Amino acid sequence: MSEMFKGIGKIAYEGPKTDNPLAFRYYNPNEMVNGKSMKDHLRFAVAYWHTFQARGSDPFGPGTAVRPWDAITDPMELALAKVDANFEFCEKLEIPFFCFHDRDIAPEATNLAETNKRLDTVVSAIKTRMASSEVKLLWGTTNAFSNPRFMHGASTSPHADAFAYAAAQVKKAMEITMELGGQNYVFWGGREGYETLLNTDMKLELDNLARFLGMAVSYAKEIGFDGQFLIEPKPKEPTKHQYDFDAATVVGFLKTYGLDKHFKLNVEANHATLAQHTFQHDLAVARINGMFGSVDANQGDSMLGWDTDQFPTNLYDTTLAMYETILAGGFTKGGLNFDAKVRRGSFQMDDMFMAHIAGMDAFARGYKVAAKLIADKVLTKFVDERYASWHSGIGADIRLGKAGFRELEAYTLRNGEPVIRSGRQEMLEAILNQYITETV
Ligand code: XLS
Ligand code: NI
Ligand code: NI
Repeated sequence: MSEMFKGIGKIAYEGPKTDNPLAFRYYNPNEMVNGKSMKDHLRFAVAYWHTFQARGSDPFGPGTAVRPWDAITDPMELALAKVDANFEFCEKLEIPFFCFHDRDIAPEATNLAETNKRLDTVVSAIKTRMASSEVKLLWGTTNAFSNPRFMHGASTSPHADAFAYAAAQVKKAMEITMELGGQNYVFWGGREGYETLLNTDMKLELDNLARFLGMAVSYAKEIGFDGQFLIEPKPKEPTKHQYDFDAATVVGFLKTYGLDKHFKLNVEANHATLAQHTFQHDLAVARINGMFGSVDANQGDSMLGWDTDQFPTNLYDTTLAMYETILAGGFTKGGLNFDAKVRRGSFQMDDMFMAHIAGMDAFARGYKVAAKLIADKVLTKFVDERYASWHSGIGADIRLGKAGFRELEAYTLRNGEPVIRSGRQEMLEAILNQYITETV
């Protein structure tokens, strides 16, 4: 196969002082930190849909992207060329994983059987490339939101036939994810939500969503798929109200339907901020519920109210995201998937490389800052001291269930006014600044 990204070689680590935009300043894949390489800590992945499918179109104009595959018109030839592009891109950037929707890797045909045949053709091409490459599949998923048949939702459609179609699609997507050694399978709720309650049976739709996920759990068991199931919360877009609103909503939903043992979360930065949370908040909710799974690494724009899917370059966010990741024990099956697209004005082919480099450097640096914050115990020590009253005396009694309202009234009558201490927010923010500026 011929080279796709001509003129761009393997991206090297050149250190923080380099002025080469096609080099890493902070991401040194083989550097060992806490007994593991940075490549293994961060587990970066390329998102097929943005990097090989998106063309920079917006509601006001068509795509602007210039790509090496632009001259190819036959849809299957194009799909196969993108397989080559994916492996070359990941290898040049030392990105160990990629992620896809079924419809990203193979275009839909006129019926399901033909569509599945197309998928098989592309899957076998991917397998061939995998045999001589270290690049692996982080996760697969289904696109059950673009085709008009899913205009009212897939597993939450009012039409049982649409539910059935989506089930058939997930069955196949799960099979190919397994065939390609995918480590996770993602459920992002596409159009699973509603526009207006005037036409919606919310209870039935939620029950059906749970039924659908239950069927996925059974089928995975049946075929022996041991990848991690992940749910990706998002509060809105495309529907006005998405059922998987945020991490906390998904945790509650899974528990309500007894599905919590089978799923973890894929937390996306821009989805958390759309839900009016910080990225760190949703990661923390996942962590404290034992559901920290994987991350869709991107960032939004605080002035725009939609999923702008920008490449993550904000060091505060990457640092605090890595802080939560380390506290969660690091990635096991999950990783950092760049669910991010270059801006419409960044239309050149080399912009895709620069964008991934920018994101990888931001997370590599964030990881190191977070690792140092944790090693030095600066924040954890403060937090531990702040909650010290829960480890002895009345606090311990409350935790052990030894005190109720009666005892607490008696205690307070004896104890008088509580002694309250400063939360020291500004001091802690200054420490965070210091670590971000000074850790290399
Ligand atoms: C859309 C989602 C989507 C999922 C995969 O907002 O982020 O890209 O990650 O279906
Ligand atoms: Ni996503
Ligand atoms: Ni998104």
